[in-house]
Amino acid sequence: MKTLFYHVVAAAAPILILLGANTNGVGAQLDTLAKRAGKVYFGSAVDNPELGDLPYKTLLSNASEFGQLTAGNSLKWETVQPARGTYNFAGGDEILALAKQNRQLFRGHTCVWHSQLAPWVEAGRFSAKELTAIIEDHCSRLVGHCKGEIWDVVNEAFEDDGSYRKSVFYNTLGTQYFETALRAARKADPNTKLYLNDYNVEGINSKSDAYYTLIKSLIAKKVPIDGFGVQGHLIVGQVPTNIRENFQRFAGLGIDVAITELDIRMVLPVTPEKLEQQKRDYAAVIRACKAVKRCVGVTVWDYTDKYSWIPSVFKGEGAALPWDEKLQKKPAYDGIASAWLS
Ligand code: 9MR
Repeated sequence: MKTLFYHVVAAAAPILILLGANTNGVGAQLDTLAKRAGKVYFGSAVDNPELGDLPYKTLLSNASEFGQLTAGNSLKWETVQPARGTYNFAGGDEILALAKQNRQLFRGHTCVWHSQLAPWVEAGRFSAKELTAIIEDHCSRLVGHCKGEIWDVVNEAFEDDGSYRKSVFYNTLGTQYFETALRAARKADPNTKLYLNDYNVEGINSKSDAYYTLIKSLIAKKVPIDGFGVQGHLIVGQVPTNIRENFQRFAGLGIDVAITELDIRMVLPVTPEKLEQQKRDYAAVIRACKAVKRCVGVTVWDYTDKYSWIPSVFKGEGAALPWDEKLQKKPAYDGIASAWLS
């Protein structure tokens, strides 16, 4: 009996491998499942130093799992234009080339952001006219460099209470800088999908209301905008319940929605219960995207706990991603897969 069992298992193994079956009992992989659910991609962020980790890079390059990559750091202002007029695309190019080689989509992140900004932009105390020219130059160089892709043109422009963030851009130009950046991006590449992107805008709240109002007014002024990026830095057990309704209202404006930086963190240590809750939470987020036709895709903010930004910023928290530090799939992986299938 025992011998027969082993024979059956041995005979089935190649078939299971052929079907792409994994230990979680779900056949297809995450990008494949997202596409089957009518989406454009399931993707991951990546930062350049991680590419030296071969097992990591091999899994990242599996286009059935990840159909899209975001450069997690290397296209930010401080890196890409550290001094006025001096551009450095080395890191961004490395990730762009990898995506092209793997036939993965590429998301540019990000043109205009108050954080990881080159110090010269604030230190220069530029006039409105000068800062406008600087934004135009920066956005058109970035978008022109990565043609045909997706761009987070403006990142994190609002405070959580829905007021405009008092960045150097807002303080110098008021709300005009959105239009300046978006128009420059469109001119640099008419085919790029142009997004505004932020955190704490997953559900309906003051901050997502503020975006709704802003995007509506940009559309009314015929300013080019293609999508709203919802980052999705969430907490286990605290996923908002009205994500779908929120996405639906942005879709109602005639733009796309994407989840751009998904991770769902927990207080450490990891327990089986927390992992099960995390699985349900990932599934809930994916189901919300699945339910809204204009939600085009989901990107996790790196795929493995090994390279997550969470532990360095939220002390005592972590384990936020679908793969653990040893690149093993967690229950969250199954949560995502089964939600795409549901
Ligand atoms: O993942 C990025 C991390 O390596 C950087 O240290 C950090 C600095 O702010 O930025 C992280 O990415 C952020 C992204 O660019 C915008 N949304 C929040 C992300 C997490 O901080």
